Amino acid sequence: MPSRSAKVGLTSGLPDREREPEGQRMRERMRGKQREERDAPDSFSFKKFSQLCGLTSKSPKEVKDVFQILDEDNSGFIEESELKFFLQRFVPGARTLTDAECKGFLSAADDDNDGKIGVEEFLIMVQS
Ligand SMILES: [Ca+2]
Ligand SMILES: [Ca+2]
Repeated sequence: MPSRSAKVGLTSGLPDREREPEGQRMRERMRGKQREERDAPDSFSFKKFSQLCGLTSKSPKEVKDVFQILDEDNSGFIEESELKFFLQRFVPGARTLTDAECKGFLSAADDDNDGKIGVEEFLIMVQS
């Protein structure tokens, strides 16, 4: 990073800190959150992933097409075993998700707690 822009950032940040301690605390919290995410580049975030591959801007029909690709056995649901290979459906040769990531993914999407992700749940997850 060029040292000039770093200096500008520092001096413009100082008066702010004196005038709005509350705002500064909030900014520090936000920075802390970003740091956490940077420190764990391998942990899977569906939100980030769907933004990255443009899922969030797809139409419901296109999202359903993606769902059908993920639902390899055509059961109408994405089961935990299919979630494991989620990344590989998008990126050939990608890693599999860990058990913890699958469970986290599942519990985030599974609104009716039947242990699998239906197409409606998938849609809600993508669009949330
Ligand atoms: Ca399935
Ligand atoms: Ca479900």
